[in-house]
Amino acid sequence: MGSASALEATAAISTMVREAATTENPEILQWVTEVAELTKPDAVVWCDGSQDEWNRITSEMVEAGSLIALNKDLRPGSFLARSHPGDVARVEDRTFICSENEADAGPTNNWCAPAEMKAELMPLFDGSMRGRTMYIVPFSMGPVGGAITQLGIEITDSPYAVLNMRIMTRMGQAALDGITPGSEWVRTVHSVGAPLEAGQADVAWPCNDLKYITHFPETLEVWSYGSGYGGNALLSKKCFALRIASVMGKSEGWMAEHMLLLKLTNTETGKSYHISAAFPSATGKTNLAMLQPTIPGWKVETIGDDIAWLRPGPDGRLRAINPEAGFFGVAPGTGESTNPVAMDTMWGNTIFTNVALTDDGDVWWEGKTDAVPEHLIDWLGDEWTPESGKLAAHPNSRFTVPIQQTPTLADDWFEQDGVPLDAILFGGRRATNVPLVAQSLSWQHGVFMGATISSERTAAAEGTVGELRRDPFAMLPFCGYNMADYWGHWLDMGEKLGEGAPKIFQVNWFRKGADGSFLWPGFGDNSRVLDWIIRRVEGEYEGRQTAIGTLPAQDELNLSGIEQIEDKLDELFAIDAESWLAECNLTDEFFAQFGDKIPSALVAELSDLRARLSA
Ligand code: OXD
Ligand code: MN
Repeated sequence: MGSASALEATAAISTMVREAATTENPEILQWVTEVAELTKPDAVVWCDGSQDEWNRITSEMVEAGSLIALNKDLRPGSFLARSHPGDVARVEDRTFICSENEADAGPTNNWCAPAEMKAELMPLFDGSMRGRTMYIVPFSMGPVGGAITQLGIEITDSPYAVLNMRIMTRMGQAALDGITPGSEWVRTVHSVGAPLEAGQADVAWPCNDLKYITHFPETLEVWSYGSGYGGNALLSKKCFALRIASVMGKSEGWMAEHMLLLKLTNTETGKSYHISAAFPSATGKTNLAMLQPTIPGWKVETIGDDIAWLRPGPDGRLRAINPEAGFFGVAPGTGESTNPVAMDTMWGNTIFTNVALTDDGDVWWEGKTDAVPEHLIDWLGDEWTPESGKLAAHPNSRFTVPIQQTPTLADDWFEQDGVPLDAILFGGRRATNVPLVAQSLSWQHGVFMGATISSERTAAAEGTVGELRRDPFAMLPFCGYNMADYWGHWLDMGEKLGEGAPKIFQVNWFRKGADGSFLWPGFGDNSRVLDWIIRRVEGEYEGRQTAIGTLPAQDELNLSGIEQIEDKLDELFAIDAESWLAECNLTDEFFAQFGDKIPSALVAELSDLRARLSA
């Protein structure tokens, strides 16, 4: 193209952006224009989040063959998407924190200098939306106008991302109107990296083998290229609400955490409590958030299943919101027997990705029902029978569903300024050492518990079986800055909160006995642990002090009705000083990678723990 016509084309793109714009904010107009001039889309849509818009985009995608409409009687308003088989999960090795200083990303993140990364990315984004529609998706994380809420915009060339963003966030005009000139907001750009030349036919799931998920914490930007899947493409979630928000929180005095949020009500006294809990990915956060107690006297209501933002309120207590508006849950293992609330939630208006299609136009995945269908179309679009010897649904297949469909949704999800937190739980998936529940001896000791969350490796493919995989605060892939500075921020927050700080507990549903079987039934019976936790918060129970924290004293844990649990209790709560001391040595090694950044308070906690274990 000659330079005169290139200029004309740029002017035409700019006109296309501005003519359709639904805002007059010059900062937004300038940024969107710049991105459009760079990516060169064929069309521009400013999203309003309306039902009409949803209907139009879903119809277009069904027409184009990139969504399958499910049976309206069985699963109204719902669709199935099948991704490219090479684009099925977050790509951690292609995820970068681009802070000016490498030390600010820390040893647990991939780092690249911002200018260098931009120089690498801009040629890729140049023309990356050619032949496609560019959608401008304004969204609010939290109720618009709330004390903990933040706003952002995602520019994307993926209509699938737009639909998911409408479920996962409060998306639309109110969010756009909330972004006023000079205010703080997060700019995110997403392209599947598959421009279409004139006349070229599209594929059902465009993407690129080359992928980049990049974060610029100093300028509050995310640039994501090459993937259409989950956290790579729905930039409000892991990219903004955890990686970028963790950095915002550090400088502004709040916290962005990989935590579920639930409300627990004592049905006898009517008093309610709020608990947040951090667990590594795929360890049942959604199940705990939707728990159905097996003991009387408690009601659990859901506020969030993945992310919580925590900020001190005017009363000095830590207040929490779930910044999201939907669930992007892992389908396999979610079923009538394990999580009936989730099954009810996805009655309709749900996008399923990479699950199997039944002959009557509904969906199925491993663990959905005990009975296995005789025939399916699997996640790859191939014929499937139980004899096929392969999975019908991809192990990371998902459901995206509005949180407001949850039968156990707490009113608190709507709370403009969040709810006061009573307790914070940290949990790993530990076959050994870690007891069912332990309360930290102090906030500082609780931060140590969070910093040392780990799980034993389970499959040989992931490394040596039994080796500890550390996932501090369940934030390993999600902390947008140096992990050791993040621990320092937690310590500072505890000091600021003082007496108003929530109590901290470590839990482990996954301990195994000598025979290799799980010692604790889990699921609804985890309500028994929540019961003990709240009674500790209320000072009703004494507990018993041990080297690793406060455990339930004899008879404090309500075990009535669990069969044959008495003979397992010793193993479930055993603290073997020798293996704990061996674990302390591993913690030394783990801490060592952070050099002098490691807060002295955590080094002190480790040496105090050793002293208590050796006493
Ligand atoms: C998620 C994750 O998808 O943690 O929530 O990976
Ligand atoms: Mn998660």
